[in-house]
Amino acid sequence: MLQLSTPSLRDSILRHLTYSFGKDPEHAILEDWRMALSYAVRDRIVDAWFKATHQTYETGAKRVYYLSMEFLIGRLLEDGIVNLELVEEAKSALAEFSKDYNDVLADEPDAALGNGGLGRLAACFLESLSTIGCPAHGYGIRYEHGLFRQSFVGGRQVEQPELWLGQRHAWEFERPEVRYRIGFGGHVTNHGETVRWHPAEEVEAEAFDTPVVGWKGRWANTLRLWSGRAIHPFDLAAFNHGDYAAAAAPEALARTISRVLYPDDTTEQGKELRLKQEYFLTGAALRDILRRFNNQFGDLRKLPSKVAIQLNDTHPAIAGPELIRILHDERGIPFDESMDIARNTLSYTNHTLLPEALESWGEALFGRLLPRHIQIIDQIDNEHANRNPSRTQSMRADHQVKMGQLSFVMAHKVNGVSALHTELMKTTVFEELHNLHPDRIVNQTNGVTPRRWLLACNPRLAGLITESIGEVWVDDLEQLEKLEPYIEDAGWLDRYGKVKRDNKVELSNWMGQAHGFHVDPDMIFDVQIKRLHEYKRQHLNILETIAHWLEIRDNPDADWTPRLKLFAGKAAPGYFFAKDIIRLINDAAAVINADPLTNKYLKIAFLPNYNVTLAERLVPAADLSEQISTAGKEASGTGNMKFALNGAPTVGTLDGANVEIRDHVGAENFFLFGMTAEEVMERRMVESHAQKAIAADPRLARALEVIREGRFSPAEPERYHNITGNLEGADYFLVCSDFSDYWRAQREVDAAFKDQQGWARMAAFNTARSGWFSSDRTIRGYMKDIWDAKSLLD
Ligand code: 26Q
Repeated sequence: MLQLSTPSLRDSILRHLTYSFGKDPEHAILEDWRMALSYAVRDRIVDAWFKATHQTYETGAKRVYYLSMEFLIGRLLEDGIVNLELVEEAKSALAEFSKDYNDVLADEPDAALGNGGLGRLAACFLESLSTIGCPAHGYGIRYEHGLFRQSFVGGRQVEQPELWLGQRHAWEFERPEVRYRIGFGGHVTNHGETVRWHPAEEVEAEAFDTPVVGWKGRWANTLRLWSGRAIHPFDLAAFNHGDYAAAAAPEALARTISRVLYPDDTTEQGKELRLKQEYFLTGAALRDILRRFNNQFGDLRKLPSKVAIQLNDTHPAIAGPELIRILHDERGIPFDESMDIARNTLSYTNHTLLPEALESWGEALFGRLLPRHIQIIDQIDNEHANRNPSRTQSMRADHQVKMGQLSFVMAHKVNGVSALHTELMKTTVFEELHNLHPDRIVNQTNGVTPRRWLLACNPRLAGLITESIGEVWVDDLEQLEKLEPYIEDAGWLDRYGKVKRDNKVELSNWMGQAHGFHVDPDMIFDVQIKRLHEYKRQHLNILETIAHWLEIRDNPDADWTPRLKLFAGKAAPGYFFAKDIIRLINDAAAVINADPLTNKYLKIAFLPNYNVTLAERLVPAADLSEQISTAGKEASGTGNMKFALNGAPTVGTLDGANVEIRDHVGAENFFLFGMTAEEVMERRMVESHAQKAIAADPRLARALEVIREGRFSPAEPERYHNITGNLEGADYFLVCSDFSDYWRAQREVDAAFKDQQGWARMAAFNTARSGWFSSDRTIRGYMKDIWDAKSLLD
């Protein structure tokens, strides 16, 4: 391998500025500096990347492929700098040119190629796979527009297109030589044993590669994203006839396939383009995987021993039938054997049990777009029924294709994302399949990468930890438990408290500058940041806030604990109830923040355009983490882990990974409230449960009443009757039934926060005991229990 010597970062920046971007330091704009620094860092990542690739080939190691419709990677420059331990060098190199490190980092657009938790998990997994040194590729779609930008007009969410590629992007390598034709529609022919699909329409998938570097640059894997292009990009005949629009039409049409990320984080039933995107990703990824396998190993019967393909939810579930189609139709392997090879290669992660979020497609649409695949699915279903005569539920009932059941049957392992969620999978949606295949469902509780979610985003806390126990924690997060003895040292605990306080000052200053919102950093920073959903119950939070406001007004001179309620999150554009909740929070904020009687004790802010970068600002400065979903509904949560790690105790229900967080940090360091998943199911059966809860709690009744009367929408008093009517009626997510206990927990928070030392202890125990929630631990679990894959660094 060619060896080049590594120039200093300073020299490398200057070289790139000059020769890659054609600027001298006098004329360079901020974006030029950002690009030059990115290329200087990227050069070093590429060195690690080549080394890893060669080692993988040479050892013939098994490879992991993570197929996901979403990779919510955020900014990459700081990630690279931190993992290569170049922070100080980068700062001083830029300072030499009178450039501020943070300004340069802030110039990078946030790549929002995902909706929320599922996409961010995929991004954390890629980083952990590289840190661990497990040979892996992520496969996704190179959306031209990621998740929409959110702003508020009159308190209402307005969506604007996001254009992450509008500025120069430093991290991808276009691979024009890596292209596959992906077909749609058409018909199927049978010649004796040979079945062939003849698509009516084809687009080309072109690869773009982004290297993902792990801790200390020991390893780098690839994120390969597919972009749609036309096979015959330009219709010259049409052009020559003077029809210029028609001439460009094939290209425009082909590109729509990778144009935009679907902004709904629960299944939006039946959109043709979405199904096309799913097959586009999966078809291209499988061809690429098989080409690589074929070059290196050849014998397809050995596929499961050299390839593990993980399906991130059912979105790439077409991988099962597609792999069978290739093995059987194209390579002539018998159907049942093809099915076994495919199953032994594939595994599936479930991220939700919400019935409305379980993906299913109408057979008419599905059969029109993928006529051969629907035949194969029927054959899979028959084969599965024959092998399991007691089976009653088909994946092909009600003229639908049920992607969850298809994924289950075509996977050798199916995993949930927290202990509770995995148990619920066994007793609800997958009960029958679990009884037929009792060894298939396994748990892999989610995790987050400590490089981004502690070392990079919270340098003050990371510094204190490293000074105390050394830097071992960065890739062995459970070492954080070595902090426990320090917690008993009053001097150390003071420093821990000061880190949080400094982070809060920094956030306050930023909110003042960026949003003209001024807050006292000594308030409790109480934070709920996540997608808007009824099951996540942002409306429970605002109801409690309103009730608290009314109580302060009744007695404004009492010894209230000052609190800032911070919200951020996007609502799916078509989810009108969620959008109403946003508007209610903004309307309530306007009234309550302007109340001179209460505003030294209570303030509300809803920060617009929540994204990874905003999370990186908020998490280090939070005092309290709101994880208040209806028990049984949040599969895991991962924000909950980021907050605990950064020293924000949780106020939360026994839902998802909250259960395990509480087990780890200790019940005394967690503010528990609400019904359990079992109690939730029972309570739903109780007639008028909401009315009963309202009658029993005058605070709740009064909060609902002021909303209903239009206190926050005087120009339009009925504005929130949809919300109040829902809560006073069916209240499916049991906001009313959990209100009183939530109130109680919040008052315990108030009391606990008054004892600043006691609070710091609680926060520090959260940090010291959150090491288990590293995505490194999660990935090692997948490698051992699901993929049978090995690290090449151990
Ligand atoms: C499907 C079909 C069509 C259009 C959109 C979708 C779609 C897109 C995104 C469906 C679901 C999602 C995202 C789901 C998600 O983010 N789930 C979250 O996954 C996290 C990681 O496991 C968990 O921590 C969260 O609890 C879970 O809600």
